[in-house]
Amino acid sequence: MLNEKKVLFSGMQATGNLTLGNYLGALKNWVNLCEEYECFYSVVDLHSITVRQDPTVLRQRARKLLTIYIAAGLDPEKNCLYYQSHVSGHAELAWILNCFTYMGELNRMTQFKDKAAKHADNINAGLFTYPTLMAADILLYQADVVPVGIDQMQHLELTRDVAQRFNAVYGDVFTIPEVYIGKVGAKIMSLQEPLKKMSKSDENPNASIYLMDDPDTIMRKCKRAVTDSEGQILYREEQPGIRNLIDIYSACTGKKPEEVVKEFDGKGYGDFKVAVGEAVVSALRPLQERYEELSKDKAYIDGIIKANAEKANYVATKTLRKVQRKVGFPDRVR
Ligand code: ATP
Ligand code: LTN
Repeated sequence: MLNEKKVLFSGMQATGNLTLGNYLGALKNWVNLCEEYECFYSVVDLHSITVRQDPTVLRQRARKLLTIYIAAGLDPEKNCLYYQSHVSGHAELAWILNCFTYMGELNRMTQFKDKAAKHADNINAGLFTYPTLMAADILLYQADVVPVGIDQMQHLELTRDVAQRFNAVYGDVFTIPEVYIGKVGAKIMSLQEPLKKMSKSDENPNASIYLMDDPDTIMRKCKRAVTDSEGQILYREEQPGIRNLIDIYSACTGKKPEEVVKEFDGKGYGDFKVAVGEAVVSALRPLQERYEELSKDKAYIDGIIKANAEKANYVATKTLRKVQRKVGFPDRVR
């Protein structure tokens, strides 16, 4: 494939319902990147089974996530949107990379420690080697940049270390990826505990706005958002609840936090919360409408799944064959 553009790779797990945080922090920022990069966005279902999943629910969620990618504005003609499980190269490269990753490195991963503590009854080897699968995702496509949240930095550092280690032995096989942190909405906080990030696995449904929440629910959650007793709408650390609402309003309307502070000078929290609710409803409406339409069009989505899996497979296989040759596996007889 002749292409001058740099390559970008990212992915999301199909676990839980996507939140406004996932949208403002990741998806929304991905939409325009295809002008500058050759983009691959995977629904990383292999990663999902590192914690126990109900098969029917996982399948539904994976399809929903892929549809949300499109509904959020990722054009499937310009971005490769596919299921990780449809490209066997991910698992094959992950195995090879496992043999170039040290136990000590994996032991240091904070996500592993957190998830192991959360799922103490199922600390499986997949959970431990999760980062080498993530490294395989990225390196298979020779990605130059990887847009992720700050929480994934440690995995990206490991990816770079493993790639450099491999290259040091076999020559320039892998592109060394750079992390790419989005400009706005980088960290949307919980509406109930504004010092914690908004997360799809939060047990309190009022803490997160889900992408498919209806307008009344969104408004109710915004009105109930935890604030403070200062009574002034200012963008400062001492008022994390208000600061988060300013961030949300600002990410949804495109206005800068300073402009938002000016706009609501002298107004009460009640009025501001209603305005935030309205801004979120308007920001999500096009996505929700598009999602409704798309989810009815089975043939269209199926077509995208098939075509994009083929494209991803083509690119992935190229890297995989090269790696297999380098490590000394016998050539295939044609
Ligand atoms: P979980 O709660 O299951 O750990 P999550 O909501 O944190 O999930 P991930 O699947 O880990 O979501 O992340 C998907 C993408 O969304 C990542 O790039 C991540 O950095 C981004 N993201 C997640 N939560 C937020 C948030 N509150 N603000 C901004 N970006 C976020
Ligand atoms: N671990 C990431 C999801 C993920 C990913 C990737 C992100 C899996 N493979 C490759 C970027 C590139 C997460 O939990 N958000």
